[in-house]
Amino acid sequence: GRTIHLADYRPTDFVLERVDLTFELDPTETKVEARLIFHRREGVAPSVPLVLDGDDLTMTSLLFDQIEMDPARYTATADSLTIRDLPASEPFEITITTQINPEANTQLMGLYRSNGIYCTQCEAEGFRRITYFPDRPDVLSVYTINIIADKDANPLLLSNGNYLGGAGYGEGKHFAAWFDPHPKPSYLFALVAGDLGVVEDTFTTMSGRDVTLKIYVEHGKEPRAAYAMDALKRSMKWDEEVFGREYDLDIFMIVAVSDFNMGAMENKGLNIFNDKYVLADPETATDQDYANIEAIIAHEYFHNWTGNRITCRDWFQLCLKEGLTVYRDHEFSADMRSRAVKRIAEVRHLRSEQFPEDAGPLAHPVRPNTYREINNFYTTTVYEKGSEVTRMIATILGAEDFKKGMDLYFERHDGDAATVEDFVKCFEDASGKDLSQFALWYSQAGTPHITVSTSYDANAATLSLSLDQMVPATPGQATKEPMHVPLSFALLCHDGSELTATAISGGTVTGNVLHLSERSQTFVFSGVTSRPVVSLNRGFSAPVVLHFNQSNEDLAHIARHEGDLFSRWQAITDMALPSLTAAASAAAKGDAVAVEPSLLSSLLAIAANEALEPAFRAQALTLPSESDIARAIGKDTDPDAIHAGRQAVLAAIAKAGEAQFEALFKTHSSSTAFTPDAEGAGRRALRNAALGYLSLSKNSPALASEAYAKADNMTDLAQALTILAHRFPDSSETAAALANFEQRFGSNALVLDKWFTIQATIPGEATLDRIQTLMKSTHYAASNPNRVRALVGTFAFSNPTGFNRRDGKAYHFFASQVLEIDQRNPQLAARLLTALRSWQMLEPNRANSAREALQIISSGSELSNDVRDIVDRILK
Ligand code: HT7
Ligand code: ZN
Repeated sequence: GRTIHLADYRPTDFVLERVDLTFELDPTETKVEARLIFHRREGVAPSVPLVLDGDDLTMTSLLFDQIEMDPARYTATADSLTIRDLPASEPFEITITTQINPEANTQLMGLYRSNGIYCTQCEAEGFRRITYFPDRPDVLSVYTINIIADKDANPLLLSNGNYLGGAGYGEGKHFAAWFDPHPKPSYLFALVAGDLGVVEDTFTTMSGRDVTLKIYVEHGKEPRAAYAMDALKRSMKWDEEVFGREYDLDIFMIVAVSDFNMGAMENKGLNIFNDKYVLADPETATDQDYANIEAIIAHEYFHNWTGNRITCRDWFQLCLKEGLTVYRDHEFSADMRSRAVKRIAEVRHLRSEQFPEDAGPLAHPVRPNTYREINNFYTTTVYEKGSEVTRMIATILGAEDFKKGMDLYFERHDGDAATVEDFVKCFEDASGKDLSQFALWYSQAGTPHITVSTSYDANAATLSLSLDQMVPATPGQATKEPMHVPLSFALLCHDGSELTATAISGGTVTGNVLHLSERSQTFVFSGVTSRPVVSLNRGFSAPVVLHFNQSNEDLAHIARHEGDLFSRWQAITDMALPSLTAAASAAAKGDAVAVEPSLLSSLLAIAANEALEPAFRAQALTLPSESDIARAIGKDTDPDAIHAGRQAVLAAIAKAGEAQFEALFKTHSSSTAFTPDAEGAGRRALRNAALGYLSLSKNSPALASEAYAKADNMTDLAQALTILAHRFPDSSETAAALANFEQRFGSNALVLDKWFTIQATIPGEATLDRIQTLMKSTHYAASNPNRVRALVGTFAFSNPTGFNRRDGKAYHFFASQVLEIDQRNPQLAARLLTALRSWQMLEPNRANSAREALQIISSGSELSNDVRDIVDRILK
């Protein structure tokens, strides 16, 4: 694959006016007839040919204005169709017939079959696997779709837009026609055919239009789509209330399929979902599953405006729809649930996924400048950092101007294929603020590091806050410009109240936001009559790493008094990390592990504080992860030492808080009826956190085993099983619970994914053997992405001691898996492979083994473009 550059963008030579597609569906020989009406763009020379994209296509016929085309006028290969001698200005019609094999489509891009259901995935470049087409997001057109298929096997024939009608079609076949009046790019095209059950509802929009809502799932699973339907209606309402956005077709459909490369897809009017993000009931779904479903249903629905009505000019602008839509779904979930707890979860995720990406060989700007394989740029940087960049715009502008900017964006660019510049310009125009330096967030990769120091002058009653910023070098970007970093802050007095001080020099402060814009800046505040405690980056207003050596007393003060709950949690984390890194080095040397007493007391005080919501207290009790600790150590990391150290700290907390954990476990066990809302989830999270500590202090599987037996919902059941398997892997209780789980849920693949995941994340060397055994189980299917991710994916991404076992055997196993999966599904293989992105941080022995495994992959004989791109960048 060649490299594509942002700087090379130019519009197409031909304008596509209309698209008419007819599908004659067949499992192995589907016929696709595409009637395309084009005209040459003004100013394009008559000698310029029409070049259409294809991928692995077979053309069976080509007509020009309904007449068979002279073969001398075109060249068709599997990957492109070039047509010459076309009219200089008047419109013309091309009719292309291709034949494709949905059954053999294991890549899950284009038209494929999943469990007997025909479905499509066209983003980013899947449409060209269906027919030859100008397959790029800036080609917007109006589509009419005809679907012909066997009636018994496919009573359901769906596509985008509004249903036009249907009828019998002889020989046991029938057809349906759909029309989508909204011009759209090919990546938003969708088709579904098959036999599915449906849940139906309606939504009345703010202007009073009735919209039919349908969620299609496998027969018998309809009751499990109720929560998704509820989430959809809440999303529609929220987008009207918060962003003023109304839905624009008569029908909105969601189809759940079991083989899907990602979470879901926002095709116009016909979203297609990984069934994992649709199906839920208390018996089979955890609280996390419910939260994910709510967020993803919302995300895909919100794309209707941010992505579909306003799409991207080219794939470099991917964050324009993804970063913005993640921001919107984050805000939605924050409004539906606890804002603080949601923010903590977002920041944990950003730090554990995006920060490593930004600090390693795969680092790239939120808007990349080049790519070899666009599928590899659906990254946490584009999505989550992209969302944080949008959030910073909101912080800099304030709620009112941010809203004005969004409104202007919708008004100015509705129907456009837009760019990041267009987006930023709307906020500049709406607020009168200059965002040119801020825009570096889109073009400079790497997480900024900010070093902070304070000095207090009692005589002058001033506080000086000195900040230095440094953006690390990243691939292709050796030097960086200073960024505009909006840091929300508070000065906390002795009694915990907030001090209002005046910034007298050093830089811009608006409200409670300090605008760092130079490499080095000292802000001076006057009227500070006693030394305050500085709480910086409240609510995680900027996605940066702070280096701020605050004393444990100051951190404890923040943990006790901050009005911003996120910052209270952050203070606990900042207290815990030094203990955890020290514990890792003590463990490596075989020394005893000491835990800072102020950490213990702050943590236990928060856990006991009945005035705080349980979900927040559970977050406080969840220490930084092993990968968080590895990142804090930074280099030469030893996953075994980190694990041992962290376990020792957990044991110390468990011992110090035993009485309290017993009380918490009891109080929150009182059986109230299960509700999947945030409040119920919070109670379960706190109780299960307590159960984890109690199991540690008692060093016995008895409690977890009892909790497993009593559990009346999947959250409690899976938590109990996790404690058993992770802390007591060899106990008879664990074996019994695992067997029970398998037997109870043996026919539900999505639930068994939890069983795979829990076992794949058992710490220690022995897990590799377990994985290899589980892969032989009848429940495993190497062709299903959810199964692969649950077993191999979680092992590689979330089992530091198992995956990084000293002898390097897990890396070699992983390499062979990547190569095998690559044969079938390159996108899945490439994503798995990113689990090795931080290999250079490991101690030398493990790093060497990891490099060997990467070299084995690199020397694979038939590597896909997807895996080739990732392995080359990781090894560079
Ligand atoms: N916009 C969707 C991205 C997506 C995707 C991309 C590449 C290959 C397969 C895919 N499935 C879905 C999902 C979203 O962000 O909403
Ligand atoms: Zn998206």
